Amino acid sequence: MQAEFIISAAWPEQFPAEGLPEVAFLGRSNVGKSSLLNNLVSQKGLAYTSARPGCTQTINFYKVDGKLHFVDLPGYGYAKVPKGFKDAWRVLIDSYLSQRNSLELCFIVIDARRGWMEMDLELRDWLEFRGRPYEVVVTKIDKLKSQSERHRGLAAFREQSNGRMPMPFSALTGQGVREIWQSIQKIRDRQSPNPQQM
Ligand SMILES: Nc1nc2c(ncn2[C@@H]2O[C@H](COP(=O)(O)OP(=O)(O)OP(=O)(O)O)[C@@H](O)[C@H]2O)c(=O)[nH]1
Ligand SMILES: [Mg+2]
Repeated sequence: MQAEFIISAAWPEQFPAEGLPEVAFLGRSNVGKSSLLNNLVSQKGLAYTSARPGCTQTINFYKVDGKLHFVDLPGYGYAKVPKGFKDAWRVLIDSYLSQRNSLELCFIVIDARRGWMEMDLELRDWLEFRGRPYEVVVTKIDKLKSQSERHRGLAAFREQSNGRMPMPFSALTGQGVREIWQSIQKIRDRQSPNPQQM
């Protein structure tokens, strides 16, 4: 697996040329979007991560195996961001999600301990309305210590996932990487007449 940084876009004009199928990571600030991306490509320091919310502030594009783009977005719901900034982010994210033809799959990333929050549900409804394919990743699953806690948590997530099976993930243990790659692989298979060659 070979992943490389392409560009950090603060404006839509900086988005790279359309072409390769794109997978976007969306969710609340500090939920673990960048950590998920790094884990999927086994490159810890590729996307910046931080214990401080609001770490990713631009839309960052990465090329994976020369075959697809991973797109790391700024998180929403970070209260300390000044309002003017928030509006700019919203415009940037909205323009990406509404106009990007290459966008093939979105991951809504949710914190296992918090459940669906209002802005997650808004995002889900928005993606549904626009007909954007999405999957749900429940991250920081390692924070739920007992098996029964994990089961209960995932069942609750499922209710709001509109028929999807939420995928548990942990950046600490690597749990869930295979299942998440399988959902990405479906796109790659669609792109290639001969998936064996990918
Ligand atoms: N225990 C645990 N911690 C995690 C996990 N994933 C991420 N973290 C931690 O959560 C914090 C935030 O991770 P990031 O990947 O930077 O989160 P983000 O969603 O990209 O945040 P923004 O860019 O601010 O929107 C960091 O301290 C990570 O180490 C996980 O699966 N388990
Ligand atoms: Mg981030």
